Amino acid sequence: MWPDDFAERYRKLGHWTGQTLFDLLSTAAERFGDRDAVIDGDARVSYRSLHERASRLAAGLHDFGVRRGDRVVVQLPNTAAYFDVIFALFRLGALPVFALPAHRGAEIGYFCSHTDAVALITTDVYDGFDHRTLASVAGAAKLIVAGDPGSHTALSSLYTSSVSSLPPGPGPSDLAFLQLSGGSTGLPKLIPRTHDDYLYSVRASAEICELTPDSSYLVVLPVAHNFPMSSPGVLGVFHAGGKVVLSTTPDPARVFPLIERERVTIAALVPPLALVWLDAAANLGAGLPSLEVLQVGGAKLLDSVAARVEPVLGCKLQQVFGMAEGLVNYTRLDDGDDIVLHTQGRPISPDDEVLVVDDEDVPVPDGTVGHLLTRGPYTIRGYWRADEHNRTAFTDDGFYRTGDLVRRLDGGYLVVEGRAKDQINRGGEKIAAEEVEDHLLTHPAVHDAAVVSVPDTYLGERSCAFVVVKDGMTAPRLRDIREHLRDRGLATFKIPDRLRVVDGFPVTGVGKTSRRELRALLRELAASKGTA
Ligand code: J2J
Repeated sequence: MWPDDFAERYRKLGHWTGQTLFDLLSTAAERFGDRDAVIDGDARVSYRSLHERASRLAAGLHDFGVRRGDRVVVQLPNTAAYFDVIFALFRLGALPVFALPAHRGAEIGYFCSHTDAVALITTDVYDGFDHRTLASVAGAAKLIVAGDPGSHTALSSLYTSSVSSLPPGPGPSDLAFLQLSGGSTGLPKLIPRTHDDYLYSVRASAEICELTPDSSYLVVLPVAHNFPMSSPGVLGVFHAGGKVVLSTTPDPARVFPLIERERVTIAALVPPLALVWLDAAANLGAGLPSLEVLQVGGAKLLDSVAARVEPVLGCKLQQVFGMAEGLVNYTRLDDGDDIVLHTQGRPISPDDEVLVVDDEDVPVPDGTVGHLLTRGPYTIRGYWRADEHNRTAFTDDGFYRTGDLVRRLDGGYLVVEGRAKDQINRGGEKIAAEEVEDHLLTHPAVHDAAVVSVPDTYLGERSCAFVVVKDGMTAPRLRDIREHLRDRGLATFKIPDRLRVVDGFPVTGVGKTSRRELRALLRELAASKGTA
């Protein structure tokens, strides 16, 4: 949490306004009543209706036993029910823990136990996976299912017929939810965001992205991810009174007609999807006439791809460099090509403090690559219940060590140059090396393991597992390793794309496995064989 003097300053500056995320919806329902808030297939939900549904669900969840301060793991695909659920929880002051649809037993089980969740709200079958089977890892958390509930509680049964009296909701400085960190350690870290701090980033983002009631925002990324949630995301759209158009697929064959039908004006993508859209539009020989802004973020966008956006799609490009821990940078809509094509933007707020430092935490001159540290009105001061990790992830004076290597240019624009954290950024999906290594070590033939990134033309990076085999054991094949990790319930995107069996690992000066040297080894192998 922020020290009192900082909190007071952020209030005085008008950044923290004393509203909650449920207030955002209440205000929008008053102002925009019957206008469309959410489009999900053929279903259209108005602001008034969304407010009413969320209120009835809040009452039902309260009757079910969910209380202010309780944690509820939410794992839902891009469907309208997601909004009923999160606003109901915001109304109660219960904290959603935002899981992704791709998470499996290993992650969901951990989220439930680590947060002592009272409930897990998930779907029935999605993308070929029966989410009701997660009941076996949910521990004390009761399963609530959007769709066919099987032997569990149906979400649809929890909407009361009228809104009974509900207890008072949370305060603006209370925690609103727990978001997931991309992470670099063995167990995922949870990010505690307050109503006040998050709403500031949402309102300011809506303004930067020039959202209006005529904005039509397409969600193809998982809606619970921080980018489509708040940069400016669905919450920014609700603040502005626009409409949110949901899609469960990013496939151009399905999405381009949807963009046309709903006159979509703004969409958010990760770089690999931007590439897919560009190729599809180029093949069709047609842009997307209603689209005004394409936001791309989550991983580094190649300059060559950035340069194709406006000519091929006929819209502006906006680069977004953000993190669920807080700090978000945008190129502005009136920036010139030199900025938009070659930088990852500048911070939202004049009160975002950005430091670019060397390995000894000494600031480097502008234009020089260094570690990005940041502190500000919407950047957390610590992970949730992770005191030990917080001692290294934050400086003594509260700056978050992002693990990103950047160069700062005139005007505060940042260029992302690399990463100092043990993470793989697989097309925007973050993989913590140590988390996967810990799972690899449970394989009977694996003595030691290290996971690193390998360059990939489509995803930017893929993951490669180096393993040392136990004496006398047969070396596992990639297929065995993948099956082992899948059986352990690890999300598919974290399962290594490649495997290298080695005799031992290069070590750093302090005796730690040198992932940097392993990456160099892969580059050498790729150069000598023409492939990694
Ligand atoms: C290079 N690396 C980037 C970019 C994020 C908006 C947009 C993205 C996220 C996000 C987000 C990058 N170029 N344009 O939360 O609100 C890498 C950095 C960063 C990490 C954060 C938002 N945009 N990254 O991606 O919490 O390494 O948030 O520290 O998932 O993604 O990941 P995450």
